[in-house]
Amino acid sequence: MMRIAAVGDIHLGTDSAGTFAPVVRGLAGCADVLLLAGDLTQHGLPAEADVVAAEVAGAPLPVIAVLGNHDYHSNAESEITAILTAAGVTVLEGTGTVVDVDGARLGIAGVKGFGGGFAGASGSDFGEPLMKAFVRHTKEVATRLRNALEALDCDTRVALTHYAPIPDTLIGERAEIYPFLGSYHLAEALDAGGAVLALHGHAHAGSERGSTAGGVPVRNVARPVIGKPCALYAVGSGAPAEGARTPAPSPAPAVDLAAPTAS
Ligand SMILES: [Mn+2]
Repeated sequence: MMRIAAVGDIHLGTDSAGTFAPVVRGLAGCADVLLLAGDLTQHGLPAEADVVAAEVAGAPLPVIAVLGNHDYHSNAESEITAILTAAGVTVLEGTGTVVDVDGARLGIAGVKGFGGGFAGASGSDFGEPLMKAFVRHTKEVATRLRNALEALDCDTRVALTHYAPIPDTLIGERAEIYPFLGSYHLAEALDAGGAVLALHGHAHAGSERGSTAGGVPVRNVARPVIGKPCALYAVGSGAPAEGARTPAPSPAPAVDLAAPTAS
């Protein structure tokens, strides 16, 4: 069993020093990896990324992140990636990484993702150049996610995005803005790429739990949604099945564990 701590949309600002480090330190012994689902900063400023870096530096577990739209706001995403990387964070964008957990290989593929909408209410690759560019960008990042998942040499595949792959975890948001919160192309990538769990953020007023058409559990870990410093999930062989009291057959589905007590 591999234990995944996850949170998105921590939105640290230059006045946030000291607010997230206790959460990270508190994960020692509680989780095997910490996944950050984007929107780590407020306005995408390198000075804000410096704060994030300081909060996670020296983390007692591997920290893996994708960026969110806020982290792109100041056109400094490359610098933010470099700042986080220097602090030991693995920043994914159409890429993957494998973490050894007691001899088992946990693979994480990540991409920021993008909008576009969901089946029956989505943008299409048609019309003006800007609309075509919007939808083509979504398709491209979804393809990159699928490729990154398939390229992982691991036992268990998990996907990390900022934007949502399904509408179920957006419930609570206004339906009118769903096309700006995610895309069904991401869900197709999850199903094709063999993910056993998908984590995203972005939808602060959404819902925590859902699944793709192919049955991949999806969790919205935006901090306002989970209502705690971070969520904790178990995947892989030996993970208890959702709602079951007996061990599930391997490969087991992802299940939610109790939240760590970090403040
Ligand atoms: Mn966002």
